[in-house]
Amino acid sequence: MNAKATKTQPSPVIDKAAFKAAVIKHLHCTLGTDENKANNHAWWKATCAAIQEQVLEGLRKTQKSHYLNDTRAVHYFSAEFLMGRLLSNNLQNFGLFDVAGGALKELGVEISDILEEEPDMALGNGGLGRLAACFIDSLATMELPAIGYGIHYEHGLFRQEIKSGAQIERPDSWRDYGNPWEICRPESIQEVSLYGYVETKYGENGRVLKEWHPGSIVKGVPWDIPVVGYEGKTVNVLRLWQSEASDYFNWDVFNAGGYVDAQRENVQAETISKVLYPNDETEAGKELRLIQQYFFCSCSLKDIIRRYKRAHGDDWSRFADQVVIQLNDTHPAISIPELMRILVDRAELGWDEAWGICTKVFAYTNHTLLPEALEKWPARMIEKILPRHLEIIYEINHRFMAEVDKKWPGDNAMKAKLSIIEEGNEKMVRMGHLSVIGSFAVNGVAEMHSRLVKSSLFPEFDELYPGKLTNVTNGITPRRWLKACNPGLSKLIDKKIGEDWPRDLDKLQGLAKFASNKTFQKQFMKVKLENKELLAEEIRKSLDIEVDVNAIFDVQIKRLHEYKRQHLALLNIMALYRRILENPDYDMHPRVFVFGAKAAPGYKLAKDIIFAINKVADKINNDPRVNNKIKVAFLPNYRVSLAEKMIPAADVSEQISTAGKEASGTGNMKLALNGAVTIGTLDGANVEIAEEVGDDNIFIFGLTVEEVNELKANGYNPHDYYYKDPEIKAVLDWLETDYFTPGKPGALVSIKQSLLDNGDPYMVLADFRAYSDAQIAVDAAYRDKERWAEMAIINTAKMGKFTSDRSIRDYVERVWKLSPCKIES
Ligand code: GP0
Repeated sequence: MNAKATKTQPSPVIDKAAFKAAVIKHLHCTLGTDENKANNHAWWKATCAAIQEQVLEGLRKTQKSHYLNDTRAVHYFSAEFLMGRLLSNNLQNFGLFDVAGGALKELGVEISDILEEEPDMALGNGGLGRLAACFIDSLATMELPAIGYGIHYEHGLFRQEIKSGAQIERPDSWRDYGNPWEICRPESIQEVSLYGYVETKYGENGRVLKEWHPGSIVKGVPWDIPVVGYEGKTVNVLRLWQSEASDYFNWDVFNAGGYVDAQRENVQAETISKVLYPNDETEAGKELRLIQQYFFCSCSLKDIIRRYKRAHGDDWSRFADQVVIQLNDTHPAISIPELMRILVDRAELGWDEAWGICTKVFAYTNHTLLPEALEKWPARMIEKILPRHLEIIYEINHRFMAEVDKKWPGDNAMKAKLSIIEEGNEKMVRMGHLSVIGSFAVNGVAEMHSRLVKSSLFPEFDELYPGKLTNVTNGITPRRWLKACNPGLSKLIDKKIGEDWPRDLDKLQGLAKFASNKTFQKQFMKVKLENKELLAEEIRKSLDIEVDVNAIFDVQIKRLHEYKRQHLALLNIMALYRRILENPDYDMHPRVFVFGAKAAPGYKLAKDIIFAINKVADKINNDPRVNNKIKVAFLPNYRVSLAEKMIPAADVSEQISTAGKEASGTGNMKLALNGAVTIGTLDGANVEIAEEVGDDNIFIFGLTVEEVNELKANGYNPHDYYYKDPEIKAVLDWLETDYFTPGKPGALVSIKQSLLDNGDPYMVLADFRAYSDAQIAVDAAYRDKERWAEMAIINTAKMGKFTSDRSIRDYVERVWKLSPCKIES
């Protein structure tokens, strides 16, 4: 029980006086201001600069150690990295958070205020991008040689405003006033070719040589963001590429007097990294998106090869020993033909040798089974932008088809099914197939998802390549998602079980034996209450809604998508409201439903659901008959830094996707880790969370995957539920009136239409009654204060499995085969 015995908190590298001096120095010498003039923004920048001194020292030592040891490294290719804010994280990881807080206090500044100055680095949409951020945190913490490669978007995910209930998108400008963390590396600029044509030549002994004459060249400028591991030993980098017009290319145009054309060329080149596509789990099919993907993959591969050649010259035989590349979904799949092109056309290796290298270098993570998210590119689009790559893809496919024929002789249906090329009106290139064929390992992101990848998405590939398809269950970094975001709970845990849980999350098990201890329950729930007070304040400031902190805080935070079923939660809220109107004594514990969600700008129904939540919220929050039993708060602009405030305050975690649709979920892990109890379906990682916490400490409801499939096969008809269940009927009909949108009947009708006329594709009505009953069970459980506290504690205690350190350990053992590298000072 004594914390001192196991103290492994990072020990501060500098003391308060030194930190204070560093902040003042940067205020004067970096920012050109002083203590009297500085506003919070300046204090924030000076504090960042002070800690960045330590960060860069760690970075230099890490790079030197990796170089001297000629380490094998993983290269995490991802179109998205949702980093959030870095100051608090970096301070925590160096063990300098309290030191900095104390130093700033002496300067008359509150650290909590200056942390709020930092814009989120929102270079991602949701789960997939945040997973990448958690993974690079774990890689650095575990002292593994790793580099993240992505795109330096000028505008990250849009800022969401809510006007009269509706979502409005505003540009995100995270670097408008400079980003204190990033370092530009002009010495590592790369050039990327686009468009043009392929010339076929014949070399010695009849060898066919292909030469790509590009129509356009753009420059990739790398910006490095240091990634600090816990305890600050390894500092890896996230290298993000920004596009610029190539000087070389513009020179001719400019000389020819085409100044205006030269400018136009500029704009086009710079467009590539201008903005993050805001679509989550839908493939965009846009030319610019493909160019973005190729741009960052090409820059990254050339960067890797430059580094490899520095150590190994032209000897390619060791390339696959030194380099492993993880493809985060198919977004970077164009890397496969790009590496083939470099090896075959430039290095002049034979095809088989090149393919042998490729298929030892790449591994691919699948994140979804949703058909609309599986990327396919029109062959003609690839041909236009990357003519040589299309040839290479055809060659890969040609050889692959021979393999298929060997396994299933003469089976043309099988060939059509597995081919990289989908024949049809328009020939399409299936990036998922290319990724499976070009990788040595393919993983899903939770047990159940990986099982479905094998059994329904890629069953034949599983037969053809036994053992290639595997599972790595997702995880989250406990440094950000408990230690930094929930200091109250962290300190309580430190006191109870010692301080080394942030790097060994299984240690949280030690809390389980206190789960029924009344004193500990009180302490645990006191922290929860304090966190709820902070969130209540946030809700008041942002929405002018008063909420009761003794109410159940019921939280649903994630992208807005039909399969995630925010509208199922909404229907239940409306049903509760109706029950209260019918019976003023309707017995329920007060509840605050808190939502956070962005909708893709082009996703009409998702935006309608946001509008409906806000309209229903308006009505309920202002109806005195509700007597404060229900409040609904939709917090605008959900993002990492807002999640950090919402998660510690949650009593209930909503994970209610249609079974089989949510690959894993990671918010489910963050909420449970912070002592929220899950209400959820048997989907994604919920299944594994239930296994860990036990059936008594989670509320599982609804159809299973098998039941969903069976119901679909037998012809699901939502009208059956509509006519059979009077509450469902009443609630859906209510949407058609102008009750929630006075003077505008029908403003919410699209939701009803999707659930009836459009066949309710995500089976909201089929699960409604089970969900509503499960919510009644949650209500009853909450009223038993001690029982609830016990459940909450067990949830925190049993989350050890879901640290991203465990995910990374799984990747290292099953896929990457990496060893840690000690950093010499
Ligand atoms: C999956 F396919 N995910 C995609 C995508 O385009 N974007 C995205 O964020 C998510 C899954 O939906 C997930 O289940 C999963 O946990 C996450 O990828 C990381 O694997 C919930 O966000």
